[in-house]
Amino acid sequence: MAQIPADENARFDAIIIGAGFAGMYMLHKLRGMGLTARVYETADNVGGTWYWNRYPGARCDAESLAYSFSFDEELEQDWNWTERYATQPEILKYAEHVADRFDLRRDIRFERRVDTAHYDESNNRWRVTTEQGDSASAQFLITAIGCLSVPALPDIEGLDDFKGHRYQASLWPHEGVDFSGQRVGIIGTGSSAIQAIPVIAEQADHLTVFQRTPNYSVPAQNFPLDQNWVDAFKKNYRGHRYNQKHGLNSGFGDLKTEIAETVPLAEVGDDLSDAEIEAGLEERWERGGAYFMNVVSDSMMSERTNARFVAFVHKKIRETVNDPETAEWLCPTSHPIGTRRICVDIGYYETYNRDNVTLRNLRKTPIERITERGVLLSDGEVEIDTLVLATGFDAMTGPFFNIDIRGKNAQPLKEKWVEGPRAYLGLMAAGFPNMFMITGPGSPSVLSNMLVSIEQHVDFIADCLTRAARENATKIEANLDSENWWVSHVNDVANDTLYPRGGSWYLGANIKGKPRVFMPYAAGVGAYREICDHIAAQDWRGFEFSA
Ligand code: N01
Repeated sequence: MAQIPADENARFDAIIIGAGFAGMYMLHKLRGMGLTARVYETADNVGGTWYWNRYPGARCDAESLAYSFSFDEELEQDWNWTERYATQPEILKYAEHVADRFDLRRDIRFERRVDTAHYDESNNRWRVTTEQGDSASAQFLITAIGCLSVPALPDIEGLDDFKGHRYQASLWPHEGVDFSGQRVGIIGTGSSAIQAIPVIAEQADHLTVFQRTPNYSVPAQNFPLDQNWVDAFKKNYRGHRYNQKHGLNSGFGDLKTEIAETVPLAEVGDDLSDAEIEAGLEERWERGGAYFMNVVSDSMMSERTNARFVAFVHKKIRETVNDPETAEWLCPTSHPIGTRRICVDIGYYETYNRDNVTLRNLRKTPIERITERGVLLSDGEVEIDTLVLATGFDAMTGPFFNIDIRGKNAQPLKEKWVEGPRAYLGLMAAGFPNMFMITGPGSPSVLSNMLVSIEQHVDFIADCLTRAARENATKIEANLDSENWWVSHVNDVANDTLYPRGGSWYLGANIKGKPRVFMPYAAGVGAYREICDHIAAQDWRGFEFSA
């Protein structure tokens, strides 16, 4: 492919950073409004998270008919998902289809990493440069950079000494990896590892899982989709979409049952007897998927209710895993269930019954260092040929800090956010006029079905730009008081839940030195949408428009 020359002093109405689902829909939307836009994307293709995360077993934990765009009814009807939970290759194909169908590629510059984005007060424009030499300006800057796009390497001595093959889940080689005949070690037991472990175990000679903190996982109960069921579902797609967007279920829907919203058994778990709650949990376990947590509405609020969920999952683990010591090690005890992203698996716990899989408990025998031959634990060395790191991300703020973003008075965003992210509605930071963040910190984002949240933000931004154009306003800025109100509201909501007790990446707890601030908005996509709609209806309260 011929190298496209770098942009030199190119001017656009908007520059969008990132060509994942957020960047693609934003571009499509802006074009529809008659605006010019340039998208810069680091990868050589669209897809964002689904471009990079190609590790074995990678799939979405939201159901395929819900994890898809709703903005175009023909697209919705034409595209056929094959499984309840789509695989990474299928989702990437879908992203490519969207790019081609809406002719998006002509405005996307691939293999361009944005390194600076500076607001110029003298002309009210953003100047953006890339590492590859582009320099362009736009009235609006829109970040579509994802929440989990900066991989975190573990802080383990000797990582580079290892002489075997080393792979990172979120930067997986495109040609795939053949584990046949290999002794494989994997560090990490988050969502990525829990999806990868059963698949690697099937291929490898031996797999050793190095686990520091066990996670709760529920079965996906995945299956191929039945065309008659899909046809019936698609007949009422609008109704299902409405429920995803407005319901309590974080936009995931509950597609298998055709009730697009999970109806809790009771408002409060305490109202249920042990037998009733057990029956509800059993039913959700069999149904599969992350809405397991929604059997009752207070699973993330009440310690007692949450503890009953924990006991249920512990029982399931002990029933599934044959070796009692391995089963105990797999039972999470350090955090309430759901306070770290619950994992959705295909045969995860069953994998530990295989003869070729060993679980090492790093709480008992910590990693001392990586050696040339493998992993040195406090009780000896585990020799391996291949090391897989599934050690997570510098979530939510990491992608912003990878770019030198400066607002008014050349203030770096990194400086404004030194004690944690601050943004009005998770969309716009005071002091950074005309810059919008799709699924930024302070919005439901990672606690929701991302496609639902992306569409809501893109539509909101588009409406805000329309409002500005109608009044001939060229500058939109979040009001500082409104931002402060929103940030404290986000904290208050989180503090009413058990989330802050998870010690998770939601809080920045997985990154040394990162401030502990609960970053996503925990009240759900329905409540958040209502607030946004209300603010827009009040002539965009908290947003200042000027010429
Ligand atoms: O990362 P994680 P992930 N020594 O941060 C361990 C989304 N996602 O990539 O907990 C030993 O969850 C760490 O241990 P500990 C989803 O939102 C979605 O798996 O720090 N271990 C932990 O076990 C998810 O939540 C899908 O003690 C070390 C693991 O590495 C998010 O991405 C699929 C270590 C990191 O787990 C992140 O998931 C996959 C060390 N030094 C991911 N450092 C879908 O299905 C870290 N660890 C859509």
